[in-house]
Amino acid sequence: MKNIDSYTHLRGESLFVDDMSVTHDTLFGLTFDSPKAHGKIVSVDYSKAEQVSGVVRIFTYKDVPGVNQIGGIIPDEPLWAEDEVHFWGQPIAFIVAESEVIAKKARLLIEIEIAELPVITTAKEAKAKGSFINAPRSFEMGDTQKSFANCEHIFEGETFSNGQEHLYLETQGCYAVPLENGNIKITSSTQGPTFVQKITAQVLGVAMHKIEVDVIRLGGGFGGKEDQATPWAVMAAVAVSHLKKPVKYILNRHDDLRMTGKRHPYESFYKIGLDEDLKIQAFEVEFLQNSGAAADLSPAIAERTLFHATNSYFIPNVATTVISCKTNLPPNTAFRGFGGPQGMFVIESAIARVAHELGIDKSVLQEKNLLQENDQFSYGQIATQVEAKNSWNSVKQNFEYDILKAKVAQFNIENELFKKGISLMPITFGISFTNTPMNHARALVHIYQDGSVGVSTGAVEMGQSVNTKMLQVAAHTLGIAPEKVKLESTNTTRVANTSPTAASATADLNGKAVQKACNALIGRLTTVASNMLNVAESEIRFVDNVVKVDSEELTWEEIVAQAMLERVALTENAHYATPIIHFDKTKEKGHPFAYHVYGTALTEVTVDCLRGTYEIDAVSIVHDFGNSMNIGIDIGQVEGALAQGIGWMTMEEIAYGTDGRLLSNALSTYKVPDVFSAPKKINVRPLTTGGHDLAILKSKAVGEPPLMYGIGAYFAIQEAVIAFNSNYKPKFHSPFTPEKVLKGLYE
Ligand code: MTE
Ligand code: LUZ
Ligand code: MOS
Repeated sequence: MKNIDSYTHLRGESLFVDDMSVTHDTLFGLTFDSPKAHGKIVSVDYSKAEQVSGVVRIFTYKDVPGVNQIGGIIPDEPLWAEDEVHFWGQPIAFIVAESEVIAKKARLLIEIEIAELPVITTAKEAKAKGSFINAPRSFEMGDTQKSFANCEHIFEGETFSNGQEHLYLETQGCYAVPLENGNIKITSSTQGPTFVQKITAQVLGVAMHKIEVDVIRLGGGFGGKEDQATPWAVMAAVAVSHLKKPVKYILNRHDDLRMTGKRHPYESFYKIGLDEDLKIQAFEVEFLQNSGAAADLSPAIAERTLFHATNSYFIPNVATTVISCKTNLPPNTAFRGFGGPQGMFVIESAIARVAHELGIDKSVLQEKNLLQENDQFSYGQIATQVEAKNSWNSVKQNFEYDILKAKVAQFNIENELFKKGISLMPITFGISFTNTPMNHARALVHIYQDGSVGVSTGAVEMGQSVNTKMLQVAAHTLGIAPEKVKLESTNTTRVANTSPTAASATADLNGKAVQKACNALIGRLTTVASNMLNVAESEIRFVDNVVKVDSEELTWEEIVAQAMLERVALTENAHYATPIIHFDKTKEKGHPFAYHVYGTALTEVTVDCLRGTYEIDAVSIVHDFGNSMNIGIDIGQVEGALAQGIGWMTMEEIAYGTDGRLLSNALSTYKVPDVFSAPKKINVRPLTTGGHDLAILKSKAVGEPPLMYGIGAYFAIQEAVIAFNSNYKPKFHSPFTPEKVLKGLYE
């Protein structure tokens, strides 16, 4: 089935916040943000800005009716700075004017004096100065100390992975409208409508029921709108509460790049030990997470780094620690993979280092240590339905790894100025919010009296096609044609207390709720139909818009019409909470994930050894979709995530000055993958598996896991560099930009 948005997307008719019709009295917002990364605010003079004709009012923390606080996990982030600023781009005031142009003009006239304080931009510096977000977290299994004493090979090293800009096509934004009695309706481009509602209520000092949040769809979120869509909506709502007029605020690209957080850069220190059979026996890591100036989602992201620190390998003795380091950067936030990729880059780097030192193929080490059935993760969960070896073997067979390897070796003998490299990248990713209480969802399903169906869930459509999947679940469970089902916007008055659309778990959680609601409706309609046909309920099946028993047939519409006459409820609200999962943070042990997703990628690159540039020739993937309910959508997710992962590992280079200013502050200085840098060939093959009962219709979550296939590109490029320059000492400092490649080639 096609993505239900494809037609309107293609024609440019799909609605986003900025496309909404606004009323004639709508005002426009703009943020005045800090021009320094750290300091005391000595004075701010708004007088010239206020005099600009068309400026209605400038709001600051003094105008907050409730509390000036937007922190989700830790209350450490003001909506607007009070007497200190902690990052370049931190919101200080909100200009509301008759147009955006007027607001921009006024912004230039605000005069601010800041007494600068020392600026920290790296996690290492923060650690040295004792600047932390919260206490460190550690996962332990076995005894690494003891194990190292018996290891044949031990290596220690350091890795760095940089941040990443989300670059959703649609920038952050919202439209807030006053209703009667001080109620406010906010249309927001957010992954977390309930979070926007809750924080708006808190900042305004009103009850949550006074705030309605509606989400049509997002032009991409990628985690960047899980937490960080909130401040803009809250600012607009504060303005609405004072002015009683609608306020629209869409960030322009430069403001969005400067003011919002990104993927967390990590500096990590590892120690790895192997026995004489090359089995990894012990692994220790200290992860330094560059969290930025406030917690945001950093503690949860740090936690997921620990969950994925051993990727899809079994290591009996593990000791990992993550430290969330407070720096003077915009608070870093969720980004596809949520700390998992940062963890997995370190173990892959450690394995590559060992392989290089011992002069053996990295893939030999990887293969020897792959996770097997009933192996234990460091957090206590036992791995079941493990597909690590299956996907690994399947890639090697289907894409003729051994032949390719020989071909690459031959190519490298025959060519002096071009070298090829290949790399295998296995992945595993745990599905569920690591914070167990967040794993729930609800769905509200109406069957209208003409037989058409409206479905509301807590899921936010952000390009991942979750609405198409929800529609499929409803149509499938009700036994009706997809055309009879409509997906409504995501709205806090129809589905309340939602978890954000995140953790790749949205289709599972909301889909199970839709399924439950539809099953309840079918139960009631079964009674109606059995009475109409005078047969037992067990004879009734809803298939293809009809119920057919022997030669008698009732249409869906006839049954619904009869149900109306019999006053049967045609609406159902269902709640789903993932069973089985649990986690004890005092012991750091439990069973946090409903299941794991597996897969393996084979990446092939060619490096131009004169220029340091490279091309990704092909990426061949065998991925565990379970029993995919929509293979077109799912392959699209793999391809998109792969491109994003390759971008993170190769060319996307976030740069801040030592003064904390974002240097890669435009698309001319921040390079993202385009069609020319995408792999020339992407082959995606589904692994044949039974799926998992906790996955919706046995179709496994797919949103984030494939991003980590992109890590393979780093190591494939490294292989090519080594083929050219045997003096090159492997470095684990991503992204592997052409500049770094060139240096490596001539080191
Ligand atoms: N795909 C598109 N097109 N746009 C997005 O913003 N976000 C990703 C992924 N795929 C995203 C996407 C992220 S970060 C997550 S967590 C999942 O989609 C969320 O959706 P799901 O839970 O329905 O998989
Ligand atoms: N968000 C979150 C996430 O709050 N908890 C998670 O475990 C998670 N995992 C992936 C992406 N977002
Ligand atoms: Mo995705 S990082 O869970 O929004």
